[in-house]
Amino acid sequence: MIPGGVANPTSITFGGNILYIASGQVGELEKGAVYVARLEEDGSFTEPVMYAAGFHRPTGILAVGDTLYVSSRGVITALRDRDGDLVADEAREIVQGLPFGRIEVAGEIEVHQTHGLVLGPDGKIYVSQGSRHDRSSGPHPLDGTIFRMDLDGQNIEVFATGFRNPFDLDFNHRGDLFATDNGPHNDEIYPTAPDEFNWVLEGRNYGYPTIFGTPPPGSDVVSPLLTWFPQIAPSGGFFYDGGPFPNLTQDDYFLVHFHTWTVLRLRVVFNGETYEVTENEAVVRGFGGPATDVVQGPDGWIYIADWAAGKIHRLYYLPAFDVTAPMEVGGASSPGP
Ligand SMILES: [Ca+2]
Ligand SMILES: [Ca+2]
Repeated sequence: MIPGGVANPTSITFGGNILYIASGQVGELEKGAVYVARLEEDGSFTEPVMYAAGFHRPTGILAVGDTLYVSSRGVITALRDRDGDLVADEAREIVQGLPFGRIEVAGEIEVHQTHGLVLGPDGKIYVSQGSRHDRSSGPHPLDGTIFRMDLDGQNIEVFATGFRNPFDLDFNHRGDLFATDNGPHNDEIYPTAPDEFNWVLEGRNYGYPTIFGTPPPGSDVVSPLLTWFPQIAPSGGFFYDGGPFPNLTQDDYFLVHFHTWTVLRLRVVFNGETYEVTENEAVVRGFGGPATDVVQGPDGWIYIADWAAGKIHRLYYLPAFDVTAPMEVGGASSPGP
C-alpha cells in the first residue's frame, strides 16, 4: 500500500462516507487503479486501500448507489463491492470503444480521452469526452462531445458538441450543466487560444476545432462564460451545494487546474437570461505541483487531489481563527512515490 496517500490521484469522489481516489501514473498506463479511504465520525480517514486495478489512465469517477463508475482510455467501467470489504468484486465495462488519442509534447504525453462523469437531474450519467486529436475532430460520433447515458451504459446520446478536452463537468443547483474545456497548445497556429468555462446547453456547438474562445458575431457557436489566457489547463471542478462554510453559496464553483497549482472559486450567477461569473479568486495556492480534482465531502468540507504529492487535502473552516488549512488523508506519513 502507498503510505500517507495515493500516487498521482487523477480524480476523486465520495459515495457516502467512502472517498474513492482514481490513480494513474504517467508512463505506467496499465497501472491505473482506484483506492478507497473511509471518512470516520471523528473526521479522520482510514489508510487508503486498493479497490480495483487494471485501468488505462482513469480520469473520471462517480459513485451512484452501490455502483462506482470509472472512465479510462476507451471505456467506462461499473464496479461494485458486494460484500462491503472495500474491494470491488464485480467489474463490468459498460461502454467500450470510446475515442482517445496520443500527442507528443516534450517527450510523450497521452491526452484526450473520456474524463468527467456526473449524475444529471434526469438520472442519467453525463460524460465529458475529449477529442482524440489535438487540432481536429475525429470520426467517432462521440469525439469531442458531452454525452449522456443510462446507468447501465445504454441509450448513449450526444448532449453538446465542439469540445477539445473537457476534463470535468457538474450541474448547479438550478439543474444547469457546466464544463471546462482545455484549449490547444499555443504555438504559431493557435497563438492565443484560451481555456474555457462553458454553460453547456443541449444540442449546441462549443466551437472546436474551428473556434476557440469568444465566437465571431453571427456564429451559432456558444460563447464561453469565462476564458483563461495564458492557459491554466482546468481539470476538476464542482458546484458547492451548501454546508459549513459561512461565506459560500450554491452559486460557487470550485476549480483546480494543472498549470498554476491553485484552487479557484468562481461565483456563477443566473441573471434571468444567462450566467455571469461575478467573482473569480484563487482560494488556495502553493501546491508543489498540479492539482487534478476538487470535490465536496459528506461533511461539507472541500477535498483537493494533489497529483504531484500524492495527497488529498481537506479545506475547512475554523471560525475562531478564520483560516483554512490542509489535512492529509491516511495520516502524516511520507507521500507516495
Ligand atoms: Ca468486496
Ligand atoms: Ca469553445
